[in-house]
Amino acid sequence: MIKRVTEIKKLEILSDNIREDIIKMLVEAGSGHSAGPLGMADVFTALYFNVMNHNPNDPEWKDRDRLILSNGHICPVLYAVLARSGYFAMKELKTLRKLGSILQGHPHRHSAPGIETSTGPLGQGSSVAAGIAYGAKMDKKRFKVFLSMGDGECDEGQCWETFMFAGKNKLDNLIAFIDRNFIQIDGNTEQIMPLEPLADKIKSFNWNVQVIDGNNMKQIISAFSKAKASKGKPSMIICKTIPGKGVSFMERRFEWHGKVPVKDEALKALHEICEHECKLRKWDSQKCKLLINKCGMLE
Ligand SMILES: Cc1ncc(C[n+]2csc(CCOP(=O)(O)OP(=O)(O)O)c2C)c(N)n1
Repeated sequence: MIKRVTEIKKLEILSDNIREDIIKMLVEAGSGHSAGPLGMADVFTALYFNVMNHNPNDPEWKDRDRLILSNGHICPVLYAVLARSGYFAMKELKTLRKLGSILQGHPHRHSAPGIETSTGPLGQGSSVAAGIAYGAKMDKKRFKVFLSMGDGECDEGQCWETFMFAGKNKLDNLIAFIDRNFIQIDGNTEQIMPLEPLADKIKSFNWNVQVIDGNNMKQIISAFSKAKASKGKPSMIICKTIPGKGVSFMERRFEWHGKVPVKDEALKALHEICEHECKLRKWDSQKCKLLINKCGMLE
């Protein structure tokens, strides 16, 4: 079983490390998605190091909690938490999107341990998650199914079928969360296809809904713990996040949905993330300089 990290500050530092991994993977790959993975680093760190029951030494453990990444394009954040929790070697991260890599541009379930299902076509993962949760109820299994969705992804009708199905069948073992970053591939969600009032809409499908700051570790942990205890209804956590979080020139800009940094931009990004890590650690300036020099490099 994974050793849980309970200290909020340790989790926040881990999120910064995950953001560093994401930048390094993406610049090496030369293509992929930046804004979503950076924005969701806090949620995924919380899930894999605090919330979920899972065992990197036994990825197929039958009672493990399952995470379905329906917004498959944000997989760099999933790959980084899987590597850091021990599912595969950290060096694999550098092979993202390369021919023959276990880490493809969208998750492929047979390629790498810890990936529950193949995703990429938006909406599909939501049905898979609801199906696993429904099956688990039939088998009287106690594990939870975590479902990651994007807000732009909710333009897909299939997501709303999942909301209907899970509400009707009272799937209280299903804990979905939406990356409510207000961006999608080509602009602002409310201009392209308004979703608000999103919380009320999902509530009306017989779900418990929480709205949180998805970059606030305390709120994330508390929301998932409430969702785990919820009975009789599926849970939705709408995570308001800053797309590109941690990198000033990417934050809140939809242009970074599907674009990656070039080398100079990556170095600047790493510098900013490492500076933030140093602030969290409250180290003196000499120690910080060493850390920033070390982690701010594209080795
Ligand atoms: C069925 C389907 N249609 C289109 C796409 C192409 N696509 C990939 S990501 C994306 C936008 C998704 O927006 P959102 O869920 O908000 O992701 P974010 O911008 O927050 O990363 C689109 C249209 C796809 N992967 N699947």
